[in-house]
Amino acid sequence: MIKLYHVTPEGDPLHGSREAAKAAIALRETGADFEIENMNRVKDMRPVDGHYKTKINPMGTVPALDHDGFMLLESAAIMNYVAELFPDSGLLPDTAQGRGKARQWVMWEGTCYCLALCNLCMLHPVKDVDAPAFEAIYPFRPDANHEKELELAYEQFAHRHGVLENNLKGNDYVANNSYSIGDIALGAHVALAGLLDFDLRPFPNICDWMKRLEQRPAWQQEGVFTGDMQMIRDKNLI
Ligand SMILES: N[C@@H](CCC(=O)N[C@@H](CS)C(=O)NCC(=O)O)C(=O)O
Repeated sequence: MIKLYHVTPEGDPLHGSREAAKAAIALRETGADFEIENMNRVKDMRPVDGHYKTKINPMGTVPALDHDGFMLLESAAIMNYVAELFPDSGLLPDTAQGRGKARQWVMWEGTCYCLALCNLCMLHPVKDVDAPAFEAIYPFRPDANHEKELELAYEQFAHRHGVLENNLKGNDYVANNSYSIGDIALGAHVALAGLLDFDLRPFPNICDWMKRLEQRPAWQQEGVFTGDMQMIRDKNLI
C-alpha cells in the first residue's frame, strides 16, 4: 500500500502544500492505488515532540511517502521513485539523455528556482495567506518594508522565469519535449504566481505550458494546484 502524507488546501492557512502536490500529481499520473494522509501543518507537523516529527519526518515537512513500510522523504526523491516504480507511466523518458534532462529540471526547480522563490517569499507582503502560519517558515522576514530588496527579488524571480521561458520555446514540455517529473516539479511551483502577485503574461511559452498541464486529469484532481490557478486567473496574471 502506498500512503502519501500531504497537506490539502481545505482549512490550511497556506492553502496546501505545493511540494506534496508534486508527489500527489506524480502518483495520479501512474494510475497507482494510493491513499492520502492529510496533515495539519500547525497541529501535527510543527510540534517538535509530536508523532510526525519524531516518527515520520524530522524536518516536519510534507511530502513523505510510505510504501509498505518503506519511508521516503523529499518531493524530488519521491517523484523519481514513483517514476521508476511505474516505468510505463512515462514520467521518466526511456533514454539516459531524456532522464538526465528531466532530472536536470527537477534539480533546477529545487535549487535555482526555489532560491529565487524563497527570496521573494521572504520579502513579499503577506496578503492572501495566514500571516503567522506563513511567517513561521520565514523567521528572517524583515519587519519593515524593504522596497529595493523586494524589487531585486522580483527581478531574480523574473530571471528564473526567463530561463524557463527560453527552454519552452518550441517545446511542449521542459525536458526533451516529453512530459516528465520535470514538468510536475516546476508547474506545481510556477502556480504560486497568484499568491506572489507575479505576472506570467510576459512569458507566453510558460502560460501555454501551464494551460497544457491544466488539461491533464492528474492536475485537475490536485486541489492545491486548481486553487493556485484560480488565484492566477482571478488576478489576471495569465
Ligand atoms: N525539500 C522538501 C521541502 C518540503 C517542504 O518544505 N514542504 C512544506 C510544504 S510545501 C512544509 O511541509 N512545510 C512545513 C510547515 O509549513 O510547517 C521537499 O521537496 O519535499
